[in-house]
This record gives sequence, C-alpha cells and structure tokens, in this order.
Amino acid sequence: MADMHSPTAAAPSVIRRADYRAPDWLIPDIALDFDLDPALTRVHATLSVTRNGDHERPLRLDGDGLIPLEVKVDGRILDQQQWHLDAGALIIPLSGDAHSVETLVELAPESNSKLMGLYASGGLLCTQCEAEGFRRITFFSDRPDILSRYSVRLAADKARFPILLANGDPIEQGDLDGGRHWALWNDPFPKPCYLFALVAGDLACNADRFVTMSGREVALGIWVKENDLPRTAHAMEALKNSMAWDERVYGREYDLDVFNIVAVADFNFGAMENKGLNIFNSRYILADPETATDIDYDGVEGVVAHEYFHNWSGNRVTCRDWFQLSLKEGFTVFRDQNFSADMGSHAVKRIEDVRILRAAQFQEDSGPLAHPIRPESYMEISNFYTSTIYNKGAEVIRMMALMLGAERFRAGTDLYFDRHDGQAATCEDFVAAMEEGGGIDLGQFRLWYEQAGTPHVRALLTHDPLTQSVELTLEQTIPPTPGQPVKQPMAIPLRTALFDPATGGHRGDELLMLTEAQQRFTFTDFASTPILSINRGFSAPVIVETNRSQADLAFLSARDDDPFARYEAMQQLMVNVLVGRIAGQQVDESAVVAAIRAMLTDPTLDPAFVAETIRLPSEAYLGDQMPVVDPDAIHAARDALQARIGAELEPLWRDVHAKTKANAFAISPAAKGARKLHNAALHYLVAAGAPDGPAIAFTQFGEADNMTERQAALGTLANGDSAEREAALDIFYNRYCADALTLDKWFQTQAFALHPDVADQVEALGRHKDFTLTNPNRVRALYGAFAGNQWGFHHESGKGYRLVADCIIALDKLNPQTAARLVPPLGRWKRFDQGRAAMMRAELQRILAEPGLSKDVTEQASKSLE
Ligand code: 0A1
Ligand code: ZN
Repeated sequence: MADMHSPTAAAPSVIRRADYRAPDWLIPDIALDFDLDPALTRVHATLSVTRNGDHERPLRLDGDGLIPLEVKVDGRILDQQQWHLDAGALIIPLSGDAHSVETLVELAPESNSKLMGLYASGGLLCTQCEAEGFRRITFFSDRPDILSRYSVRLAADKARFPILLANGDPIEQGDLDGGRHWALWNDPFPKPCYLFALVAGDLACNADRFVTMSGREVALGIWVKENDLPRTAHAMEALKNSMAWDERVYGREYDLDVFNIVAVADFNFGAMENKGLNIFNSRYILADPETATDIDYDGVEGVVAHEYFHNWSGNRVTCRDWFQLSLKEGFTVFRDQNFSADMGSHAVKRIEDVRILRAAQFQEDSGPLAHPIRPESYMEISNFYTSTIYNKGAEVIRMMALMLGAERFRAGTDLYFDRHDGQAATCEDFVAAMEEGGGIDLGQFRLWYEQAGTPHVRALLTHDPLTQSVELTLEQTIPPTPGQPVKQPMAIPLRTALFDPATGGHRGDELLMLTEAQQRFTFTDFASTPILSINRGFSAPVIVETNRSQADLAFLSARDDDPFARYEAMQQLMVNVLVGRIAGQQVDESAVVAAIRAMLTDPTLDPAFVAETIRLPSEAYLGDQMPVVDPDAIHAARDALQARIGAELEPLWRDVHAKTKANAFAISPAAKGARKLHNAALHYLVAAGAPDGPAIAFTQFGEADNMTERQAALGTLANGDSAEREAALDIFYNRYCADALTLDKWFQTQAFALHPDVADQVEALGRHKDFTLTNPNRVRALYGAFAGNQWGFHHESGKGYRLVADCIIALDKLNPQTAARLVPPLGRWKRFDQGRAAMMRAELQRILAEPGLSKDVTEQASKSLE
C-alpha cells in the first residue's frame, strides 16, 4: 500500500467546456482497409484533410496505444523526423491546405479487455467507438465535430467470419486467396467517428423489411448466433414499431437502404447507435418467455427504439463536443419513453420512469458526483454517461414539451432537425429552436442546463373562509453541489389541481410556473379548504414537500384523476408511516392498509397500475428521506409494515394471486399487468409469514410458463431461509447454467436478496466457477446489484464496502469503464453514520492508492472523497 510520502501518478488533466475551439483540420473523407484477425489486425487508413481557418498548426491525429508502422502524405512515405507522437497522438506538420494522409497500424483485438475500439466477443470481432474508442483503431481527429464520409473495406477468413458488416450500404464483396474474403461498405452520410462500426463473425440473420413513408424499402437485419435466432422476434417488432412511430410523431424517416443490428455478449453499456449498424448488448435484443422477464421485454423494446431514434437525434444531428452529450441522450431518452408509453400504458410508464429517476438521478444529484446536464468539465468522458445526462436530460426536454404543448413542440423539433441536419450542434441550438419554433422565451429555463442539484419545492396551502380564497405559497431552494455553492431560482412548471373533498372533483388542471424563490398563487371561490394535487404527472424533476395530512393523501390515493399523482399520494402515505416508525413515533398504519385494500378491490383499475402503487417505497428511497440513512432501521420498519399489510389482507392476497394466474403466455400490456399483480400478491403473502408462503412461492416457481413469474418467486424465496429457497436456486442454476444471460439472473437475484447474510453470499458467488470479471453483464449482475442493495451493501461490518472495492481494484486492470461505474455507491458516505462513512472513505482511499489506477476510476474515486 502507498504511504503518504510515496509519489502519486500525475493527476489526469481536466477538459473544460469553455475551452472548446473549432478543429484545425477537417477530414471530409476517410477510406479504411481492415485485414481482420483476432490476434493481429492491420488497419490502413487514408484521410483527406483540409486546413480549417488561417493558422499554421500541424495536423494532430488522436491515437491511444497505436504505433504508426507507416505514415504517408500525398502518397509519399514520411521518414521518422517528419512526424512524432505526443501523448499517443500523431503530429504531422503540413504546409499546404489539403492533403491525403495515410497510416498503417496493427491491433490485437483478442487481447482488448477494455471493450473499447476493436475487440473480440464470443468468436465475433466488433467495435465500440463512443466516446473515444476510434483512436484505439486508427489515428484520427477523435472529436464529434469532425464529420467524414466513410468507405470501409473488410477482409477476413471466410470460414470463421462469413459475415462482414459496416456502416451504411453494402457495395461489393468477393473472395480472396487463402480462404479469405472481403466486403466493401459505403456510408453516404458524413458522420463523427464515434458512430463508426464494424462486425465480423459467424452470424445468423432475422431478416425483414420496412417501407418508409415516402415508399422506400429498407432491408432490416438482426444478427445473432444461430441458436439465438428464435429470441429476436420481439426486437424486430420493436424496430418496425419504432420506425413507424418516428415517422408519425416526429416526421422522421429512415435514410439508408439497410438497417442492421448485431447482438454481442460482452458490452460495456446497453447498446450503441452506430449509423446503420447498431451494436447491442445481447440482453437488449434476446427475449423469449422462457428466459426473459416482462422488464426484459420492455427493456428490449425501449433500447431498440432508443438506438433507432438516435438516427435523427444523435446521428443526422450530432453533438459539437461531449459537453453536449445530453443534446442527443436526454432528447433520445425522452423520445423512447414516449414511444414505450404509446406501446403500453402512459400511467405505468411514467411511474416506472420516475422511480428510476429518483433511484439513480436524485441520488447522483445529491452526492459528490452531482453535475449539470451540460457539465462544465470532465477528466474521463465515459464517466459522464450518467443518469443526470440521460434521465434528468429527458425530464428537461419533457418540461419544454409541456410548456410548449404538442403542436408547438413539434414545430420546435422540426426546426431543430431541419436547421441542424448534417451538423454537430449544441444544447443551446436545441433550446433556441424550441424558442423560435414554439414562440416562447426560455431565458430563465436555461438554468436547467447549468445548475446541478434537485430543486426542493415547499408548497403551503392556506384557506381564508372570509374571502373564500385559497393561497398557495411555493418556495424553491436548490441545494449546493460541487463547484456550485449558490443557486439561482429556476423556472419550474408545476401541474396543479385543487380538489373539493365534498364533491371529489376539481375545476381543472393548471400549469403554475414557479420562477421566483418564493411565489404566491391565489384561487378564489373556495368555501372550504381544498386538497392540493401538485406536480401532477411529475411535471418537473423536483422534490415537493407539502403540509398535506395523511387523510388528504388517502383521499388523493383514492380519488386523484391524474394517475401519477394518485400513485404519488399513496407513496407519500407510506413514506410518512415508515419514516415516522423509524423515528420511533406512534404511527397509524391502518390508513396504508385501507388504501391498499381499496386499490385491490377496485375493478376499474389497471392491474399494472395497482401493482405499482401498492408496492412499498424501496429501502433506498426511504434512506433518501432521512437526514442520516439508517439501513437496519429502514429494513426493519419496512419489513414490519410489509408483514402487517400481508397479514391483514391475507385472504385478499390469496384471492388476487389465484385470479391473476394466466392460462397461456402473452406479451400484451394486460397480460404483463396481471403478472405484475400476481407477483405482488405472492410477495405480500410470503411477507405475511403465512406457513404455506414458501410452498406457494415454490409452486409458482415450478409451474410458471414464463420468467417473470419464475424469477419473482425465486426472488421472494431468496429473501428468507427455507428448504424451498435452496431447492429453487439449485433448479434455476441447473436449468440455465449454459445460458449466460439467464444465469446472470441467478447471480442478480441472490445479490439483491434482502437476506441478512447477503454479503457473505455475494463473497462466495464472486468465487463461483461461473463468475467472471471479463463479462460486464456478469459483473453488474453480482456486484452492481449488490451495491444497490442498501441493507446488504451497508452491512455494519463494512464487509459490503470491501467486497465492492476489491472488485473495482481487480476489474480496473481489465475494464476501467465498467470498474468506474461501481464507484458511486461508495461515494455516498456523507449520507451515513460516522462509522460507515469512515469505512467507505477508507475503501475509496485504498482504491486510489492502487498503482496504475485508470483515469476512469481515479476521477470517480477522488471526486467521491471530496
Ligand atoms: N450512445 C449509447 C451509449 C453508449 C455509450 C458508450 C458506449 O461505450 C462503451 C456504449 C454505449 C446510447 O445512448 O445508447
Ligand atoms: Zn443514447
């Protein structure tokens, strides 16, 4: 271990948004020639370069781990004095204004464990270039504002790599000597290099077609291992639905003759929108009832849509620099959320999205890694593919859509796409298009791009019987975040309604714009005090505190006509009871039980909505409501309330469980809703401590004809100790050990379990023969899930922290990007008691003391200690 006096590695340099400068050289065309082989691949690149502006700076081509074997300018080989390397980049002084520059490099894809650049996965060769992976393939100006036309020739052994794919349209192919073959691809649309992709391998194709709104036929292909072909139908359906939706809702048509998707087993993120050749983590392509849950099905649909929508929001209009990442990601998440809502239930989708936002983004925004959706600086851009950029970014677009209304929002997006087609744009360009297209002033609203932190809004409703008026006082505060101690008031759109308890109705939903630190809104003609329904539909990503009573919340949970507000009232009712109980107060739990009973017995409600609404807030969300998180007290209180709800409503749970059992599998919203409620009922039944609970769960586990019910039963059993738990885990393992994606669920279910020994179990699973650090899905299934298990991860022994830190240290040597994503849970130490905080800090320090630590982990761990 390093001591205080040991020399530390130079701190990684900081890149700042304010330092943006237009590129010195442009690269309008690039021809790439790949001689592919897992052990040794040769890459020959020919770039046409043109001087941009009046300057004498040399050509600088980024490189990461590349050695130039040959450098040519205008066909002539340069000797070693005519170029040099600077921090991996190739520097060539050039005199004229336009040249052809050629380079030759060699790569070893099979030993690329970072999964950035060209790498091998399950016998395939594939690429990942966003954000800065292209510089690991060839020398190039690796920044998103360099747009080039690509021509790509691939050659490889024909038997091992019969399929050769790249961006754009296929032009020609042929055979070569020695059992090799080649293919030529051309992409007519100038693109940044982060959208470059190639795939070579033995792949089977689910082929289909789509006719665009102007009548052009597009050949669609989803490429997977032969065995996986039957699991691609849902993804294909999602793709065709996405293409039709983008035409209908945004007027955006697909632009190439082919659209290919490839599934790979080893992938750092979810999927990648490379032009005409999306590359996916196989978990977001493959689905069948035997192995995929409904959440997986929805994930496939949402991610297929997300990547497809990037063709316009990201590819046709791309980002000027990486500080603008939310320009494409926030907007595209907003688009995929609305698509999924249109494919299923708007109410349920909104609830799910807000749950994700609160679990991931609110936590990020209140911790040491908080940053605005348009950050000011970074050390490693891979660390900024965050919930803030994606999910809060989507909320910011959603607020603009709400303020403009559907028609004017569409006018704004039309203007944005038309004005910036073929360009690398900025967030400011998007907002300006919204202002012009929508005819609205977004001056103050721009603060959403600048200020980090989740605004808190206090809402106080008072009634004056004399004047028969109601006054709503709204107060906003935005907590300090790193580098931003003082905040300005933001523009916060709050959809609001005032309910008359006597009639149960309201006079209409109003959009209140909170723009001051404190603001009063007056409503007249109220004989009695109404009940406040605010931030309906979660119109703004803020935390609202109100003075509503438990009775008011119970009323809204039963009567609010905005489904999100109804869900929210129920959640708040539960939070109040649980937080009160944790604080040792006398609390009345009966209102919660009664509200759940009312929901369960209301035949007009969508079962999916009911299942969402009756679920207790997560342990982590409860932690967020407390000044100091007490994981044990939270767990105990939540467990006890769950047991009481289970016991008091036991007959109802049995009844619901029986009634929601389906005869045959379907993937319709109704069938998914029934399964969600079925699983919720099982969960409460087991929580009730019913003696036959484990047996019922085991029966569900054994009889289910789908993974949704099977995994839920396994998860319920995993929380306790029973013979059924061990039996079900064994059966699951034996049934799925040959299928990596499904075996991930076996690891994940155990790591998520609310079981007192979960840390020991995770430790043992880390040594299991099927555990590997080389597959990011497996790492996330075990350590990612465990770090999200508040009770287990924050075990008072500190064992959880040590396990995750050990994993980060070991993984950093192979795959820094994925290692860095495990750091943030350790960075939340300020939210815990002194003992836990000290142990978390000690683990962060231990990580930072590792010699040769990556920039990725260094940035996350050092910021987490501040
Ligand atoms: N643009 C992708 C996300 C992505 C980012 C980086 C990656 O490299 C490791 C991969 C994917 C998306 O938003 O889907
Ligand atoms: Zn994206």
